[in-house]
Amino acid sequence: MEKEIAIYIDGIYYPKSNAKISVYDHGLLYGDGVFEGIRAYEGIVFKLREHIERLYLSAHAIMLKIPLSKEEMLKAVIETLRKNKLTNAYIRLVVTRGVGDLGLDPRKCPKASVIIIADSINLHSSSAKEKGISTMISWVRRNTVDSTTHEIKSLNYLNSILAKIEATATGVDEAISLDKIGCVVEGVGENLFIVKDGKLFTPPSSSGALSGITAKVATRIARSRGLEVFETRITPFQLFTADEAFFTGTAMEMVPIREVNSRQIADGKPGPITKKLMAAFQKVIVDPNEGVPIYS
Ligand code: PXG
Repeated sequence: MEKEIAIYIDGIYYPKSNAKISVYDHGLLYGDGVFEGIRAYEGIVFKLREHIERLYLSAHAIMLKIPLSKEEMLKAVIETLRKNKLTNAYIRLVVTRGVGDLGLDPRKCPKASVIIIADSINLHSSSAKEKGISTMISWVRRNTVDSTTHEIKSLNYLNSILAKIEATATGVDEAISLDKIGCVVEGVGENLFIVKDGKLFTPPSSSGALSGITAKVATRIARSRGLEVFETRITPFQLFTADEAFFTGTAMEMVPIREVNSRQIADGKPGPITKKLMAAFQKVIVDPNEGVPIYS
């Protein structure tokens, strides 16, 4: 029998089948918590410090005290990967408000819970990267910055899940959300870029998008190649008529968008700039200087 993965919950490792939290945990009852999705490539945890930094910023925004220092959190992530003997992995870091009562009041939750899941990843077929994916703009608006904004990587993802359900029901690969004024913001768990006349554009986090770590890397790669990158609102028209479009995210990495609401993007094939950035990205993710080694 295959050995079960060991999951970290508040400093103790449990086999997957026995890794459980209380039904009184406010993460479950109210989506009250924060998370990160992180990847390790060839023994290097890509941008681990940046993910931990963002986790603490999300926690700060919801006034959640994480019971570990950032350095302790980093060590716990590395230890969990070692315990599971992983070199390539997907890591889910979750901090919930912890156990409380059946009321909303977070003061009833004396201690936050830290969960670290490090699992192997099934690399999806490369056809999405080679051919691009189909998308649709969803009726589900991105939550605004004065509500449960995706700037905070909280456990409140119903907004993204509803958009994903719609994409699936419609028969396309992914959904794109709009902000309140009708400009495109991002995918359900991916940032969005378009290319027009050799320049890159991506919506700002002030439109309710997560400040993506992959997006930052993609921006850096583009700028290092002399391409200009602008953070600006993008209208549906600008997306429909872009020369190229792509998503960035930890899970998806970089994926070309070939279609939006049945409208082909340019000739419907991944564009030259997207392909160049994707190739450069594949080199960056295995660069030891871009992350934290698991075994050293
Ligand atoms: N936007 C949102 C709303 C996200 O949740 C991204 C963009 C991309 O950010 P990074 O930092 O990963 O480049 C995310 C990130 C998954 C999964 O499929 C990934 C995310 C969220 C939920 C699920 O594992 N992430």
